[in-house]
Amino acid sequence: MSDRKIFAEEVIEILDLAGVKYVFGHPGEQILPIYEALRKSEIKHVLMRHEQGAAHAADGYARASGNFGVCIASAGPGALNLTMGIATAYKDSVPLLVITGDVTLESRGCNVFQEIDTTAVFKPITIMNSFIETPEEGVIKLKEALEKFRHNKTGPIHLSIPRDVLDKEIDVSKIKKDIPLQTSREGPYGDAEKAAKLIENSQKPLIIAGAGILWSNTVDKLINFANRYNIPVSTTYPARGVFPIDNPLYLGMIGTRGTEKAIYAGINSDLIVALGTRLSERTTKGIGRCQIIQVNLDEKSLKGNVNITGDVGSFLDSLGDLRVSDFRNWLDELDKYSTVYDLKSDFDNIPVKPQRAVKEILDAAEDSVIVNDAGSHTTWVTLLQQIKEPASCIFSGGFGPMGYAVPASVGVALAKTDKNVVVIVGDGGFQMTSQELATIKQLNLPVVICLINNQSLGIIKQWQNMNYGKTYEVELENPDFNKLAESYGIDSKRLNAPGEIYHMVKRALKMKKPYFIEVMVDADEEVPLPRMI
Ligand SMILES: Cc1ncc(C[n+]2csc(CCOP(=O)(O)OP(=O)(O)O)c2C)c(N)n1
Ligand SMILES: [Mg+2]
Repeated sequence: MSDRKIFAEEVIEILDLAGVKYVFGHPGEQILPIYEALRKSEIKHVLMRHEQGAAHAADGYARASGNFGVCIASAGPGALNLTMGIATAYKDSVPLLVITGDVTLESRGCNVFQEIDTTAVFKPITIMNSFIETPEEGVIKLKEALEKFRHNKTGPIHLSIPRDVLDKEIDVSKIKKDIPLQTSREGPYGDAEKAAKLIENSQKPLIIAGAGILWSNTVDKLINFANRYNIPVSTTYPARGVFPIDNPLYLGMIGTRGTEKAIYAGINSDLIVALGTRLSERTTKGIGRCQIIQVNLDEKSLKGNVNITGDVGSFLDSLGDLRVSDFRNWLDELDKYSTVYDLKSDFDNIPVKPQRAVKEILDAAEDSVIVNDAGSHTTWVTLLQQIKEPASCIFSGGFGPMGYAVPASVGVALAKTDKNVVVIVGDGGFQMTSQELATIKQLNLPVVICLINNQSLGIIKQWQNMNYGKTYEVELENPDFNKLAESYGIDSKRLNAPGEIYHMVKRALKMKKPYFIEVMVDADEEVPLPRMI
């Protein structure tokens, strides 16, 4: 029997074999062969209302599931609408497969309708990016992409495929054997022996756990390592949840918004073991001058005294049995400090203070996955939430686009079918991607959207007040959000008073369907400023 088929069908078959269950996208002429192949496959296509939504949904799916997400779009405008979502995934190393259609090979370079060099546009926001000229090349690149997600530094990978190439026949028997397959993650490369010696000689070590722990599936290894040697653990902002908060070694988040305990440890430790973190400028705000061992799959992010290129699990395995000091005194010293923020939230004022609103939502949504947007509400969530499980608070850490949460919640809800999903979003950010209410309703996802309405771009208003003593263009004259939600067929409620928010969120979560809650909050409340270290 001939092994011939259309390339688009082969793409979908490869994705199917790789375990892909959902593809998030929006169609257009140049990607139609992929849609036709999807129609015949077991993979479910989720029709988002905007390509930005497709990229954020695939990103949310990846963050919540630990697997790569897939988004697809058509040529030109469709592809470029993905840009925000690709950049968001890029900044946080989220594995995202991006497939876009393109104008035919024949017409390439003739400035035909919708032609734009998407690979050039996406180059700085992808870890691999190819224009595919033949089906055979396409299969190899696709398989390379899947291998990369499993074994290398993760991030968005983009394939731009002309429509006529998608439609071409391919003889798959010719290429299957040519694909180089890796069997394990790369590395570790670097002086693991030296790293081991540093840990053995340290009196005050501190682990900083980054999101690489999530992507390399090494949460258990991290916990075992810390427990075995009694080394305290802080996490970066995106890695919150990777270490149990009831473990006595847990210090909380380090960096700009770090806890007192984590920052004290960061400044006073003699050795930092940075695992799966790029040590961003926000994280290093919480550390002093000491030796640093840094482990990361991304060589470019390494800046420690001992640098290891590789994944955290292989590094921890490579250390063997260590003879470390007794860290009891160090842990006692740290115990004077707190892992929670000193923040009052039980105000009874009307209008409700935003911190009270956020606290009620978080208390009611204790066992749900929270999906957070960007703004002052994000800060309240950061300061008030205790994240108990890995990937139970999903947000766009390194890029912070407004409008992330609502579309991302679509992917999160599909990845975490055993959980409720609660979105916390501001009135500004909500209006950037509110059209995805239609997707949420169409799929009847159990997503409770909590809109914190301060009738302004709150955080920007705060910065303007602080820097200029005046505000400008930050007040929002909003639509009736309840009517908007209801026009999508989503039940909704507007709340004004403290006390009722908790009960309403609880009730909405029991309904197991989309629900929209708008909380009117005090527009003048400001978030505490980050620690200046
Ligand atoms: C796409 C995008 N545009 C602009 C910004 C800059 N920005 C960050 S937060 C914010 C205001 C957010 O307002 P809102 O969603 O109402 O949240 P609030 O601060 O009021 O809680 C702005 C304009 C951004 N992060 N992303
Ligand atoms: Mg606002």
